[in-house]
Amino acid sequence: MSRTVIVGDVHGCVRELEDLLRYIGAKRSDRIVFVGDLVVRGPHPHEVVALARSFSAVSVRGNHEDRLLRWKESGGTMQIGGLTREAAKRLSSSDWEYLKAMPLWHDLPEHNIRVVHAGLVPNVPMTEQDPRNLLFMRSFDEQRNPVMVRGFRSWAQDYQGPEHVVFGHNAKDDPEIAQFATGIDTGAVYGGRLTAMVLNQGEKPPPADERLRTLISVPARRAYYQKEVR
Ligand SMILES: [Mn+2]
Repeated sequence: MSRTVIVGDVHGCVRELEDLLRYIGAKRSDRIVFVGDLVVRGPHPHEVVALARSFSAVSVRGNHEDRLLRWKESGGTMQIGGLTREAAKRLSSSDWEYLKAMPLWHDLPEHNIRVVHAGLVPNVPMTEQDPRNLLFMRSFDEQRNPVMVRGFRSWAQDYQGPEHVVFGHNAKDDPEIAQFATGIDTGAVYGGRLTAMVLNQGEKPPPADERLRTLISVPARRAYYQKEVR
């Protein structure tokens, strides 16, 4: 039976991605989906994208892919940071094609799951969501405006479905488990863990108090990047 494996933010950590897929026993027949930010900050952007391609995986677009694509579109004239430039240098033309094909969200109706990189504003149709929110948002502020920063109430706590949203971007020590959403960025590139949600064919995400049984993590081999303190 094929499974669905939704993988958190890899950020170029190909060793950890290999560790995770090996630990899970992922097969080419499994459906692998990424929450975006496959690249930048970690050491092996090309290898991560090549591995994703080899599994015919779908990845939604992360803010780092979005930045790379906008830089590429600008003909390399847009200002980008050193780490983004480093990743850009290492990507092959097939990698760039893969990045270009990344959608802003991806639905898995069999699991009643919607995958986005960062978040969404509840009760707004997907086609009307501001792409910046899908790529960057973390929280709502007191006026219930979507914001990029940490420290406010996570958007996921206010989200009521009906789809279960699996997202990344907001790196934490542990997965974020809300009633209708699961955050799986556990900061592999910062020396944390790489986490995936693994579901059997047709399986829906279990209730919050049982969710952990679907979440599998492997430890990072080391910290590749110092997390900025906010
Ligand atoms: Mn991100």
